[in-house]
Amino acid sequence: MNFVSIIMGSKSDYEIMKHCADTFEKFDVKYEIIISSAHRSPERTKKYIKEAEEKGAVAFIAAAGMAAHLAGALAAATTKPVIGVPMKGGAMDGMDAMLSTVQMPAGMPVGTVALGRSGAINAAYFAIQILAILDKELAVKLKEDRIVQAKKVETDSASIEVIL
Ligand code: RP5
Repeated sequence: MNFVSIIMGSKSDYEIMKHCADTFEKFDVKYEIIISSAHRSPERTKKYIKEAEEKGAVAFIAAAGMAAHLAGALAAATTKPVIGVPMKGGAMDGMDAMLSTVQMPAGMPVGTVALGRSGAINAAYFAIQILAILDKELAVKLKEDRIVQAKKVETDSASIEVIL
């Protein structure tokens, strides 16, 4: 069973990461979502990654804030693609998490997305694009979604536009 695994460092990340899960629902893609921390529960995190890989996780999404080491810890424990979502909050309102997530040493990649809701949604899109390489039905859904997005720009514009 192929699925994508979402891991959050804290329940406080869920409000944002719910958007990630919702995106998988929208595309009918299987996912797991759990809370496990690189710092507060390192053994649980390690155990979960191993079990998820055995069950068929094809990619991991890691969301963490502040000294955000979760995505890096995942990258160290798996050779599957890891997508990092930096969370806002803390003294630097996410800049700390963004740098912690993105600044990985060579050979240990974490594909880092934007802070906040857009990043949470794009993490799911990115994982879906990975799955769609070998899944034609999913590839079609992604193309249809682009058409829907383009149409929305037009309808939104039509509702307010002034053109001379
Ligand atoms: C990180 O610390 C979590 O991912 C969260 O974004 C941040 C704060 O966690 P809480 O103190 O709200 O549990 O590990």
